[in-house]
Amino acid sequence: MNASQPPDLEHYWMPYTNNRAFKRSPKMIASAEGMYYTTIEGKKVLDGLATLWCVNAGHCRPKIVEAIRKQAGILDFSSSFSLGHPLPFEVARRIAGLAPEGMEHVFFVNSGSEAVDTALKIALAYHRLKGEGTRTRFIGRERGYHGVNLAGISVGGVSANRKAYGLMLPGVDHLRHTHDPARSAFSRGQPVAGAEFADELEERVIPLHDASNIAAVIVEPVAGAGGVLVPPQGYLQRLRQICDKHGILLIFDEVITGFGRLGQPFASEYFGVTPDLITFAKGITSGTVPMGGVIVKGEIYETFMQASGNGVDFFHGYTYSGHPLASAAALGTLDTYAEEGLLTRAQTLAAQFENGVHAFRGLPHVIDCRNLGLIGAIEFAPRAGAPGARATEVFGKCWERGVFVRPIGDNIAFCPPLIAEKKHLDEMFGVTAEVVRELA
Ligand code: PXG
Ligand code: PLP
Repeated sequence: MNASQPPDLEHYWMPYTNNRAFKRSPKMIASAEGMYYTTIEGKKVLDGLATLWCVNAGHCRPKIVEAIRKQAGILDFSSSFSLGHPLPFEVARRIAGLAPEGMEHVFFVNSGSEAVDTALKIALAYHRLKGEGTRTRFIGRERGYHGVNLAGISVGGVSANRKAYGLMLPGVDHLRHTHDPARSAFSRGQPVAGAEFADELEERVIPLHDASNIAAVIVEPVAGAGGVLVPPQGYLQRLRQICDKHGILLIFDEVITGFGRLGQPFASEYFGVTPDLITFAKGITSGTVPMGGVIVKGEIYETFMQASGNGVDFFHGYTYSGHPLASAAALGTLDTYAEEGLLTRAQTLAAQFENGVHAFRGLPHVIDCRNLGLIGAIEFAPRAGAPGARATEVFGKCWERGVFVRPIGDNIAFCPPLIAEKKHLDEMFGVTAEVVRELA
């Protein structure tokens, strides 16, 4: 490709994209640094979503770039199937050091979707090893997003991601989502009302299926791609209590909330609720090289070790699990997070961020503002006959004015890199508010 020639757009089938619209009017990025992209036309655009909720350290950070460059020339690839190389062991050690107490072992994969499949498989195999092989059902939640693999969309609760794909995984049930605008619109931080939404697990789901048939409950601590839904105060604690009482594993999908989004390494620590398994991806390499994983409690890992005799302990793994380039990127990223205090930086920005999100209250068509840590959303009343149109319009106009934010249905989501400074938040919210004021 010659930089002076427009590329041929025909052959790439883009994911989650209106391909025809994009190819008529492409938004094409050439480079990025810190908080900003540069488009192929040379325009700077502020990254208000850490790209896809993942570039937590900001773009093209020197330590991360150097770690990847260097590793590519030392060991390009070697697998983790009965061979090893030092890097993923070190990454796992570092992650265990950041994870909640007692969560000590890390299984690596290459994406959040694979992390979810892996966590669900660990849950099934664990119960079987414990002599509870009837525990095969999973409980997800409406509006949950757990990636796009067949297991993930089965426990997920975004209907657009599910409706074309038939039966998916059998035996899945869903809790209701926690969004409750009638009681909790414009909550600053966690809504006060709604802990009792967790009781549905004990009052409807367990009596229906019987606990002896349920392997795990999987939820995002803060739902992201389903529209940024902040859990009511006490809700996650109650889910934990009910799961404990009935021997059900609790999986927190921290693909977005992991690595500093709420001002702690993991949301589990922010909420003071320790699940049995944590899925992560995205922020582990700040988006630079695909990597994900599952963090498991010591007892779960030990169950596999003790039950397997002299054979393989877990019949699962991806060719690229623990890839050297991803591992090097992870170490560069964790170093950057540590040196710059990024995993707790959201604490210092949270109040300003909250004020920025809630400044939309009273602007045209805004019916809710939600926030926690450095994640937030505003919601519009749907335009008659055209749900989602207002957010799509806001996204398009913000892009034209140099700010990238993400439309989700009738919501606009904000999730800036953790290196954001006050001036970046002012720019992100300021440009978006200017666009919202013009909304019909
Ligand atoms: N779990 C959660 C909680 C996620 O947010 C995944 C799993 C899947 O990760 P991978 O790496 O397989 O994409 C995610 C990813 C959106 C959007 O539309 C959200 C995600 C990915 C792409 C788009 O907001 N979240
Ligand atoms: N399909 C075929 C034919 C394969 O040989 C493999 C891996 O060896 C896979 C799929 C799975 O690929 P991955 O391990 O990268 O997920």
